[in-house]
Amino acid sequence: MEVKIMKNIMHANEKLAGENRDYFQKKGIKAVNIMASPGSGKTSTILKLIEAFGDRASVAVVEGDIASSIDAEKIDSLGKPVIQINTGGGCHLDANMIKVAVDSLNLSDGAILFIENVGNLVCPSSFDLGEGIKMVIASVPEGHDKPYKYTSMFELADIIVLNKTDLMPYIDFDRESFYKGVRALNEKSEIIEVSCKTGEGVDKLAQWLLQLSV
Ligand SMILES: Nc1nc2c(ncn2[C@@H]2O[C@H](COP(=O)(O)OP(=O)(O)OP(=O)(O)O)[C@@H](O)[C@H]2O)c(=O)[nH]1
Ligand SMILES: [Mg+2]
Repeated sequence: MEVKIMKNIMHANEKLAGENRDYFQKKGIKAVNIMASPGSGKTSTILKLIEAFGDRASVAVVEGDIASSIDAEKIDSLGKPVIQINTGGGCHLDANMIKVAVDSLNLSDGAILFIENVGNLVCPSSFDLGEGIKMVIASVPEGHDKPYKYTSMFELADIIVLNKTDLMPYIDFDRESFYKGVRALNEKSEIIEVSCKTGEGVDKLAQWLLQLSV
């Protein structure tokens, strides 16, 4: 019985994710599902990218959190359209939430839509939102062993951002081990190192996103 209910939920999500994907493709929208642990720098990365894009991209943001509008307020302060979703305890966004948010965002053709998923390195990887790009952010203080432990997240990523590289001198982070762990799961993903504090690597990440075709 339990299995049947789970299947129904997943089926409904897949159907809505497909509708979202069709919509994004038709309008040439780059929808980026950003998945990472709490505090790894998802919002900081979005803020830095908005700055780096300047007028080269039209950006809108969906913010997913269990509670609060803290992150949406940060995006709003840059004058970008933003919708905050509070899951009220749920550990991930789903395709229906994105559909409802997108309905009220009035996205322009060719826009970049950042979807900041709930901070969690497990649940979000199981729920397709209809996004075109899966971005996983790992950060130096979390440690180099994360790809070995949270495999599904790293397996599915189109791009992996290693953030907080400014903290490298203070943390025992084995870069070689991190890359080896990622490559054992995912040979194709782009890996870009950034520091949202110093801005290092942000232009490279912005360029990578701008040149993508959907
Ligand atoms: N030193 C350093 N701190 C950073 C960097 N990027 C983000 N931070 C800090 O890390 C903390 C968390 O950053 P956020 O961008 O809010 O992280 P998040 O992943 O959006 O967090 P949640 O939305 O709560 O899951 C903040 O205090 C940031 O200032 C970085 O590159 N270097
Ligand atoms: Mg955030």
